[in-house]
Amino acid sequence: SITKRTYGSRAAAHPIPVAQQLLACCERKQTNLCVSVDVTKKAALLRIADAAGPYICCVKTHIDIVEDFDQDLVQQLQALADKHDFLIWEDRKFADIGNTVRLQYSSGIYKIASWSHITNAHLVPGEGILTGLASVGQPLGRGLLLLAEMSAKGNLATGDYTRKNVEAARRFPDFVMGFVAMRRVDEREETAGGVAPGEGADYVIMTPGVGLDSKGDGMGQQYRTPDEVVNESGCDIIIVGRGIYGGGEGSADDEIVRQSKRYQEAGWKAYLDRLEQ
Ligand code: S5P
Repeated sequence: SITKRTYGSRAAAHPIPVAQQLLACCERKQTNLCVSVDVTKKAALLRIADAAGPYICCVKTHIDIVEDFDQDLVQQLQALADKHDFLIWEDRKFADIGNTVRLQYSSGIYKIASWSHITNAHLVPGEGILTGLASVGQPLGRGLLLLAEMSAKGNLATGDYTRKNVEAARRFPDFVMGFVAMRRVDEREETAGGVAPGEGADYVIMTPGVGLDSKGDGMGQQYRTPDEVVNESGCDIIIVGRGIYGGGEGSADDEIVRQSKRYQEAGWKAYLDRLEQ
């Protein structure tokens, strides 16, 4: 099964270039850590990405919370991605009809598709959202994650809705590279109706709600440890936000480095344990 394969072997066989890049980066840097940089100032975002850079495979942004956003932010973030060897994921959570998301992805102030290797979407509007996003992202070599499950208490992405996400992904094998999910939602028994097209495809499971010191945030977030996420649940990438940078404008650089190393080590150990078991 996929959980017994190394990131490197999966990278070599993956049909989606950006998934290849991500998995190869994990192998090269020995990290399955994605840092989620949810801060409202450009300087803080860049500072945290630079400090965490050596220890991560991916930086996840919420670009619409940055008060002093400008094109230079994107250029500097891309320069950091080159310097440290990581990918960029804009956590836009698209959720509209195909024609609208096509415009939201390509245009406006942010022009997300022009700089973000990865983005994500909800399947609520139906598969037209995938047609719309793929029309922009696929020619640029981008990849998409579907939010098959969520981390927050009481969320509605469960059961049949989760299964529908997996089935829809199988119909877009050149664009949907994986899922935001809490476990290996792509395992065969989870899909209804027998062997679907693309059965056996390799999906990258990227998982938020990861923290070593806290169980929640008082606003519904629920945290699990890297071992629970990667080793017990078979997810591939841990996403850590406040566990690394604190909150607000972020911790001092040395604390960010310390926490990044800590989560990198915990995530990598969980992966090695999973391979061995
Ligand atoms: O189900 C989800 C999906 C996502 S992408 N739950 C989440 O928490 N996220 C995102 O992960 C969320 O938007 C935030 O950017 C990050 C978690 O941040 P943390 O500070 O709680 O680690």
